[in-house]
Amino acid sequence: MIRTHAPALPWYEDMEPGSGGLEPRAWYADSDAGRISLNGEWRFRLSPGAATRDESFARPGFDASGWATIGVPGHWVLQGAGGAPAYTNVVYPFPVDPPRVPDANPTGDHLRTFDLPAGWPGDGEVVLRFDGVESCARVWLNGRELGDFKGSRLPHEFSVGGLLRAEGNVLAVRVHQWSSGSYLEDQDQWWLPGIFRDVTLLERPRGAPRDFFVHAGYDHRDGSGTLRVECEGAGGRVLVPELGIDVAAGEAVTVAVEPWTAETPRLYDGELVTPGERIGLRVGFRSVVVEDGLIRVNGRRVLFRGVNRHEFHPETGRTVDAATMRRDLVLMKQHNINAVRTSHYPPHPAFLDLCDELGLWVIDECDLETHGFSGLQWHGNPVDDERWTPALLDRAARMVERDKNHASVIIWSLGNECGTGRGLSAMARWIRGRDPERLVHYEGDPSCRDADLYSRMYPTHAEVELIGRRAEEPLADAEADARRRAMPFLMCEYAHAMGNGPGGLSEYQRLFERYRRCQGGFVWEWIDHGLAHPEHGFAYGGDFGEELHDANFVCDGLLFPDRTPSPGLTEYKKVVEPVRIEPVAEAGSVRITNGYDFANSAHLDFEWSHEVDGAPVGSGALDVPELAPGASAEVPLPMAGAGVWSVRAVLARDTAWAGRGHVVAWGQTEAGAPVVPAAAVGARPERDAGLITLGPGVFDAATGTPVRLGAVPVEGLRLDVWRAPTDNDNGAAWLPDEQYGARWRELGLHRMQHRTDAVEAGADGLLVRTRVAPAGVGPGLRTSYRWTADGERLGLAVSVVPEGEWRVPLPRLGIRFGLPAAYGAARWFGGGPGEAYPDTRAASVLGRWGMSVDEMQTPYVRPQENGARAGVRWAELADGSGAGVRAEGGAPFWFTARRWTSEQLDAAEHRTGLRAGGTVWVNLDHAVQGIGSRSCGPGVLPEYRLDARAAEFSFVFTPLN
Ligand code: IPT
Repeated sequence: MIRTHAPALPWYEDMEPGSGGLEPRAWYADSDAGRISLNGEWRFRLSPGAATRDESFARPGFDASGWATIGVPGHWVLQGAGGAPAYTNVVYPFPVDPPRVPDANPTGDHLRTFDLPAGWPGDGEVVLRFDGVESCARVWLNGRELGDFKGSRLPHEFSVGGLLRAEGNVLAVRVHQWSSGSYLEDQDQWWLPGIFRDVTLLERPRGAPRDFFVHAGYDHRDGSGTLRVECEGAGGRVLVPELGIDVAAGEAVTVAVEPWTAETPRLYDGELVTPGERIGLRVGFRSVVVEDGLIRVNGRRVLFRGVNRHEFHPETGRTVDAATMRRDLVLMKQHNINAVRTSHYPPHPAFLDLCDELGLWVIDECDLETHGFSGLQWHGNPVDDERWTPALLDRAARMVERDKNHASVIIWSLGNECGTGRGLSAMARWIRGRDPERLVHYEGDPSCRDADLYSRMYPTHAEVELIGRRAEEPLADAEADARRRAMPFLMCEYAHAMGNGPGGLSEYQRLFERYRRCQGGFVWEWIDHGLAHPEHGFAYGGDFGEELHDANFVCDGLLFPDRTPSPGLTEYKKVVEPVRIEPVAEAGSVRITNGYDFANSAHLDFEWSHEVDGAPVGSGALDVPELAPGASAEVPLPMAGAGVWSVRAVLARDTAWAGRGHVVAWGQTEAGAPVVPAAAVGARPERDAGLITLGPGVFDAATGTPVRLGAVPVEGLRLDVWRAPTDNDNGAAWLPDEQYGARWRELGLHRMQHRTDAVEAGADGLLVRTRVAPAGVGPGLRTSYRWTADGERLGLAVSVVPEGEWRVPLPRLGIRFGLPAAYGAARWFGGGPGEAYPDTRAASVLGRWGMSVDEMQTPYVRPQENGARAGVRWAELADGSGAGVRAEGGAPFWFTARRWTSEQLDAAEHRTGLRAGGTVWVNLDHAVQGIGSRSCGPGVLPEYRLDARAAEFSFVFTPLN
């Protein structure tokens, strides 16, 4: 169908979705019809504006030999072809005057010549497909204009058969960075123009279907599946040999099947055979409904352990290759994640094939966000302006038609953060009419008028609890309220994974377990969008000189940009583990609960191990009866005795995403009384030439600070309360409470002064009295250090008493000191191997760990507090020969070591700004402040807040040699 444009505006500024293209249809990879990829090297020319009338480049014979070359798929701003990436979260990077865009509208002309293989085109039609072009394109083939389109992350096809020649075909594509479509694509991500997904020529043989729709429902009451494949534009047969199915297209057939679930992604290979084309099908039988106020798949309530996934690669932006897509999904499966929301646009279509195969529940979200209108009180919002409705419906149709044949897709999402409006209702109506077999999601409208479920982002735990009890604040409209109150609940976004964090995951999970209405959520988000940068390592907003930007808010993922898991992902894996292993301490046994929704425990082996002070004492297989979903059993541990007992659930067989032995879930319990170090007492201090010697410690007599422990120089040992504020400490700009970073600085916690009031050497040791406080204010911390020794070991007892009024929690409370750089090898018995904080410590494994100080750092893209190890009983820092220092805690402590100070960490804006100096700085903390999720959500829960109050803590130091 050919649409025309309103004459007043150029095509890229009018509200039309496009012209000249074909109706959308399903995407599929498995077909015997020919196809030719037009990916590869193209010629490229960048112009600063869109106004150019010069279309001569599209004519055959145009000499583009002087042009640059560019890789397709790709973004020109990431290929050194001119321009630069730009990041904004909510604000549009151009004046908001819809549908107009600025004169400065970078325009990329792309040109590619190609020959056809022998026999091409055959007896039929040929279609040219673009899987993704940001933000719009106008297309010519052999000098003939095919049309234009908007809708960046959606497919667009043109019929081209009659225009093709055997040799020297010229495909010309003009791409503008900005178009009216940009108003509909205000997602929180980099603005990255270009032909960023595949370009393909597809043969459409005579007798091939125009489109097909696989309906494969499952009836849990009798275990039957019903298959019906609608086939448009051709007759055909549907074959599923394994099920003995051989029926005409359009005909329904019911047989006994194994259902598809994310846990058991059972696919049946089949074929749609039409006169012109054979299409491979992978059929998964499943049904999704809302019933009794719950989302039920195959009759059962499901719990979403989800993530929001943007398409991202640090070098190629939103051009994501097949191996990377698979890598994402394998990492998700390995970390117990069972659901993906394709925030905030349909992903590369091949991604959904992989979701079908590996097993993930998918919320497929339309390419739609108009968040920037929130700053205008939503005035002019396109989703509430009928003139935009054709564009919205076009987007809905392109998503649904493209992705309708995937078992994994169970929910369609209208888009993200668009406020409310009639256009959304029109989309929902259309989607329901076309595909009544899936649910509709939209978060942005509190009335839920267009949705089948109640979805929220970043609510507090307290609010989730209310919702769980169906006791949330009512809507003003009683009818809408009743309707919403009867709906199932999920969080399409929660637990903002920006920088260090998110904290508070376990507490959400307990609510999902307690309230059936709370069907889980999707952590924001999967991966940090840090772009590889020669100077900064990974760049974020502002690093490309953007006029408006939102800094490192674009780095808020569970993976670092290079796809190494962050501690947040390790924590999430533990928190959402589908098997719970809980010690029953008195009984010397464990309670094992199957938390899967569908799978029994037959795919798991269980094993136990026993360690004393981190050293292995015994291990073996644990006999656990096969557990149905929801079932649990108490299993005795095979031996008794003090120490740490661990039980692990591991894969019994290789899977597509992890090998046999992969740990799915674990639990630990500690038996016997914790070991506390014996007091170091008895030695007397000796004074000599400005120094005091006490056992292995040597002190500066004037200040009372230690200068040496045995042979090891010690620098600057003192009370420390400062940490380099995390993104969560700083909090979101729009959430004024609990912006602790700013409040700490205001108080001066980053510039505490230490005043020595007394250095008292007595018969039983050395007492140093001090007061620690920032300039300009009254409150302070009265701090004393009591040193004792037994000749070999040096004891330190610290007492802290706050004076004055403390209105903010402390970042940390403990001591810090410096050791020479050579002491860079750490060993400890306590939580590990990775970092942990009070509300992010579920995944911390109690054991004996060893690694270099360098390996103890967590490489957050924007440097900030990181690397603490939880529940540490003793820690050692040694040089290559094993000489160094050992510290034992009077009680478990937090252990951090780094080659820079907290002040240097705080000052750095990128990892590359951190330089190792001559000192290893060690923090031994009695307590630390929790992390929370305040960078975009709830802050630190009260139980994890470190309020200033009187405290005493102690360590025993031993020189190692
Ligand atoms: C929410 C957005 O949906 C998401 O795209 C992202 O920006 C996220 O926040 C934060 O990183 S919107 C937020 C203002 C609640």
